[in-house]
Amino acid sequence: RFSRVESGADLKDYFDRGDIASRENRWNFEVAWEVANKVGGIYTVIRSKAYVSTEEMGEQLCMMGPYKENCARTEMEEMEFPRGNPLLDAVNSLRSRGYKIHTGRWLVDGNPQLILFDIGSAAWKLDQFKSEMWEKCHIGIPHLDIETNDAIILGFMIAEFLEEFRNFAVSYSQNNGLSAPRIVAHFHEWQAGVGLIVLRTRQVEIATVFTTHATLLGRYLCAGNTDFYNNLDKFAVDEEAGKRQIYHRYCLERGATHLAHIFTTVSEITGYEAEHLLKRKPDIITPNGLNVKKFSAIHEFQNLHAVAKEKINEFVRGHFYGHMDFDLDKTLYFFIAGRYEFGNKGADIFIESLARLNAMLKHERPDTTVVAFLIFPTKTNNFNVDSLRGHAVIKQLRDTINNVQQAVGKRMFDTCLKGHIPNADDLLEKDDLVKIKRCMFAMQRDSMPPVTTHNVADDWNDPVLSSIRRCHLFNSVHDRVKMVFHPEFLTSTNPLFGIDYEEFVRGCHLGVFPSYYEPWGYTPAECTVMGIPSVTTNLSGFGCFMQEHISDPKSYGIYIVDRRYIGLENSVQQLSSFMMEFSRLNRRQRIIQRNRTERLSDLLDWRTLGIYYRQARVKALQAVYPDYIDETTLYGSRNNLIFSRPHSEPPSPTSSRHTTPAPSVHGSDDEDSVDEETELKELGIK
Ligand code: U2F
Ligand code: UDP
Ligand code: G6P
Repeated sequence: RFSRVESGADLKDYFDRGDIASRENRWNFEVAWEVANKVGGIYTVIRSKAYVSTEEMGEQLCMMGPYKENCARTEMEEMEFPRGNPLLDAVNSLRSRGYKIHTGRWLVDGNPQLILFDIGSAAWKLDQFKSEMWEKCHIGIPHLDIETNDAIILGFMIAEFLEEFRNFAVSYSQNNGLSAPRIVAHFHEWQAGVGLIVLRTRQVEIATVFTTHATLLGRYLCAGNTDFYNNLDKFAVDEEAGKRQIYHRYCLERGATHLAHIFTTVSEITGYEAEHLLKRKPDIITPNGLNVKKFSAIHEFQNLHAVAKEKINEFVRGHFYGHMDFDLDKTLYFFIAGRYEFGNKGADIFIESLARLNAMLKHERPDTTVVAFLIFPTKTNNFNVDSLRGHAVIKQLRDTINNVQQAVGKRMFDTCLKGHIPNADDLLEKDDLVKIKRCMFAMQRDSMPPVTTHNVADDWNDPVLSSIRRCHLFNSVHDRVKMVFHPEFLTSTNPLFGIDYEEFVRGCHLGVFPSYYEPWGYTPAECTVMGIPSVTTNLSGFGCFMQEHISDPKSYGIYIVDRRYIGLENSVQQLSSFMMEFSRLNRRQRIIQRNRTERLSDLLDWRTLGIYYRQARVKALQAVYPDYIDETTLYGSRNNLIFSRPHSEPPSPTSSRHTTPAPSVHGSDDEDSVDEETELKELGIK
């Protein structure tokens, strides 16, 4: 078995869905508020990781969280554990205390086992739980903080479950002549951290891991325009938490951090933050991965780009009706998307840099247009009428032209049948022209195309709209950068812009995520696995990770803006020059760059990154069961994955060699100017 592994067999061949774990009588519980409950980024972490986790742990793994009916109803297949399984005994024991518990499987890749706790069913014990928390830890939870009260209830339910499970597993093992069970429970974020605190203060013999995906104080401090990173070592943490009325939450977060056998963060940068704000350096960094699905043909994702781009083109035609004075074939789609934290996500410097890009393009490449999409959900009063009208008008034009086209075709056919060559002047009848003219008149508009698709509720104070106004990016005919603020997440059922977020990303050319506060940042990672280049920063977990593992990130379509060591003005300049550099690439160079970007997927795959989670579990197990030897270390470590400069030389119409796909010299889009051999090699054909 081991020799197979050493010779580089796949993880799947090695683990055989929980085979080793079951032989070792080793169990793993993963606990988070967002298990089968979509709230934010942690949901993506747990869900995308489920496949590799079950590959390793099989039925020895269980994910646990709150029962949230809305999500669970569509994502969970309810079923009971089989008899003779300590999981079932523990569940039944808790049910006999009056707790409602749902068990089954999560309907995602890997199908992990789920245990979801109905918080309401244990609410009557809240006071008892809170007084235990006070007696043991001196953490007092205010009556009105419902979110924390819920976290307390869930934490105690989970700790009681694990305590019971351990007891049953021990006797089950004794009765069946198995070695003693080794249990590790992995808790994510402060809400789940309560369970960890209870386990440890009740001294239950279970190994614990705690992972933070951000720190409470970090998020609050950054949102308040603080010079965060230069003052990290100076904040009076208790006072700052107190001022923001989150002292009790902070105590829970800090308590879980210190009580955990192993503490991890999702990136180095969050580790640094935790060291100062939570006062513990992480033992291991556990970077976030994705469940990468590779296409068998390399061209597949390129084709998807072209198809998705056509859908975006269609939207743009409607949005900019009457002002379609730019060539869609020479238009680039840039976008930013995520939670609406204006400064943290770097929307401020994005808009500022777009204004500069606008000036540069006008001067240097007046035939190129950039449409910048900003996708941030905020409060709106429905779509704006002008946007809806545009799409209706374009649809009418398309329908009319289609009808005329059919009529013209029929006339041509009839003329030919009669043995005559059709005369161009006879083909269009007056009536056709009237219909076309009517559509054309409907397309006239006095106003410029709107900068937003919806009526934003607090239009005047909205940070994106205010910045757009300040930078005068009003979508005028002369602007080379056009703005579209879409204040809602994208869905295929949206009547205005019916496209899924994933498809939208595929159709774009560049994702721009110049974040200031970003523990990891899934958005650029998602771009990467879809082969779409992106901009990130050296203050984002993802950006730092890529910098560490790729010797020349830019040549792979990962542009990293420095927001750490240079001033704001310089960061803005750097971002605008990156965007300008990208705008100079011709089509072939963009295709080649997308191929390179996509090649990085392996680096972000949980099959690669899952190893850090395994390491965290092993270390925690060894802290509680010192005799534990990890068989999987024989599998070898993949920590040192480094991407060197791309093999093939970058394509260039000149003999000059740049480190990034070279810009075309005079803005030429001449596709034939690219070295054919390099191109074929890049496309995987040679
Ligand atoms: C950290 O992210 P968080 O989970 O703390 O961020 P949240 O504010 O909780 O959630 C953002 C998510 O919410 C979703 C959206 C995001 O995944 O898909 N969402 C939505 O679906 N609909 C809405 O109307 C609004 C939001 C951290 F900050 C990140 O850097 C890390 O990448 C992440 C994972 O480690 O943890
Ligand atoms: N996202 C989405 N729909 C959209 C825009 C974004 O589902 O229209 C998702 C995107 O796929 C990503 C998440 O939002 O998974 C943002 O996560 P990220 O880690 O970048 O930041 P977070 O919001 O978690 O801090
Ligand atoms: C993909 C398709 C090509 C298309 C290109 C457009 O690569 O396979 O057929 O020409 O996309 O690329 P662009 O960067 O101009 O959107």
